[in-house]
Amino acid sequence: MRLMKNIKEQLLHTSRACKEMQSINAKFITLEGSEGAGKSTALSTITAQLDAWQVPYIVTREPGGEANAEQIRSLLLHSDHLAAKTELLLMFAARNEHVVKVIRPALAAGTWVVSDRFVDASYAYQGLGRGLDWKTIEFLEELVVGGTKPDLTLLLEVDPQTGLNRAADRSQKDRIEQEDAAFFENICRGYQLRAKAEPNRIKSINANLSIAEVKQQIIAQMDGFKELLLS
Ligand code: Z5A
Repeated sequence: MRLMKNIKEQLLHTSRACKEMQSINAKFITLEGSEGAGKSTALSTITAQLDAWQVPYIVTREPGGEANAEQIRSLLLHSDHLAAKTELLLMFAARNEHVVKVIRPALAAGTWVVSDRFVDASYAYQGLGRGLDWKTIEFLEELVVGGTKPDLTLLLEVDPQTGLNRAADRSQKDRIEQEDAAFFENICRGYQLRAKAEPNRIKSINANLSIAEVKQQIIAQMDGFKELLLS
C-alpha cells in the first residue's frame, strides 16, 4: 500500500516537473570535444534526458545540419587541401545556413535544439588548431551567430592521446582527423580557454573515464541545468 502511494507520488512529481519544463522557452544545447572524446554516446544520453522531460527537440550537427551546409561539410572534410582561412570561412558559411534555416526557426517554434558541435569548435580548431586570429573568429561569431548562443554546452574533455587511441580504429579518416597529435593538443587547449571564459555556459565533463561514468556526469549536468531553469 505504502509502495503504491510512493509510486503514485513519484509519478505525480514527474508529471508536474515535465509540465514545468514544457512551459519554459526552448533551449539550445551544444556538445563539444576533441577527437575520440565520445560525442556519439554523449548525444544519446542528452536526448534520453530530453525524452524524460517530454520536451520537443531536434538533433543537428556542425559542420552541416542543413542541405547547403551538408554540401559545405563534404568540401570541408574531403577536399585535398584547403587554406586555413578558407576552412574558417566555410565553417561560418555552413553555420549561417544552419542558424538561419534550422536553429532559429526551431527555437522560435518552441523546439529545443541539440547540436553536435557549434561555434566553440571554430575557436578550438581554426583558432588554436590552425593558428587563426581569435578576433576574426569573434567578428564572424557576431555576424553569423549573433544572439543565437547556446544555453548549455557540454564539453567532453579527453586527454589528446587517449582520444586519438580511441579514434585509431576508424577505417577512413577525414581531412581534419588526419592531423597529428600536436594539432589535437592545441584543440584541447582551445576548448579549455573557452570553458574558462564562459564557465556558466560551458560545463566540462571528464571524458577519460568509462562510458558509464561519463554518462553519469552528463546526467548530473543536465539535472543541474533543469534545476536552474526551474528555479
Ligand atoms: N570542425 C571544425 O574544425 N570547426 C568547426 O567550427 C566545426 C567542426 C563545427 C567534423 O566534426 C570535424 O569538423 C571535426 C571538427 C571539425 N574534426 N575532427 N577531428 P564531427 O563532430 O562530425 O567529427 P568527429 O570530431 O570526428 O566526431 P565523432 O566521430 O562524431 O565523435 P568522437 O567524439 O570523436 O568519437 P565517438 O565515435 O563518439 O567515439 C570514438 C570511439 O571511442 C568509439 O569507438 C567509442 O565507442 C569509444 N568511446 C567513447 N567514449 C568512450 C569512453 N568513455 N571510454 C572508452 N571508449 C570510449
